[in-house]
Amino acid sequence: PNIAFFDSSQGGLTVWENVLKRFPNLNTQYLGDNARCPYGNKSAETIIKYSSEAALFLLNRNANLLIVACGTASSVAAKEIQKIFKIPIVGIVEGFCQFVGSILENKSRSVAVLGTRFTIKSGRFKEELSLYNINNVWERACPLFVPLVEEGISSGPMADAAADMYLWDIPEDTKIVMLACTHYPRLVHAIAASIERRLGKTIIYKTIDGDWVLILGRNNLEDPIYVVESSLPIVNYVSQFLHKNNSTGIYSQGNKHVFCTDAP
Ligand code: DGN
Repeated sequence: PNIAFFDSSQGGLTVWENVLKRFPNLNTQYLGDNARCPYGNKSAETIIKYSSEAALFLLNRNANLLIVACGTASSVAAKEIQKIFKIPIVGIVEGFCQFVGSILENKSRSVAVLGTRFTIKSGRFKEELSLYNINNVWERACPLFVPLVEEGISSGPMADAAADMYLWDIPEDTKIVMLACTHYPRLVHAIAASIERRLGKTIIYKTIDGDWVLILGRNNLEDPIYVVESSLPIVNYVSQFLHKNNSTGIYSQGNKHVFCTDAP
């Protein structure tokens, strides 16, 4: 099979890389619509239009599964474009919220959702989390994070200042922080450091290998905060897809194509 990914630009590479870590021989293609990045500040109509165009491009290149590797497009367009195209199309919202539902033991603890302006305004994550009885949701749009990542800035004073500006009032009872934009894993250390400065808690990051990795902490190992990204549920989805299609992905040639809509 050929598995296709798209994002407004390079953020979805965090998802693509993690899928390839698990299935290195898969045939994959990635489209970064960098000419029109960011999607996060645009209207629903525009995001749906751009997403349909991205999907059509990848379908014409023989994609069998389309992964919407973008929190913004997933919030508004994944379901819409599924109505138009015949191949399975999966966004990050549903699997990600289900995953958080499965690891949050105490449902009264708060879940922080960090995303683009559009994602947060859409309320999609809040709505989906409520299916798992998670109703204590703190949301924050962090529009400066995407341009920072696009500029290759993932640490240092600018990243720290941006993280502090957005996270200074993250609730004391936060248990899980969801990186609901696929660019944000690049900033995970700045995000974790900012939360640690405010709450003095140990911050643990769920990696794609399923391990929890301690990234920062003082002495409070008893009640750590978990930071999670959207790739893990997507990797599981791909695994199920391959299984259903009687393919392990092991015997493909591992062709990888990356496209963008403007200068790379
Ligand atoms: N990576 C995109 C997302 O997950 O929402 C960023 C959207 C944007 O273009 N700002």
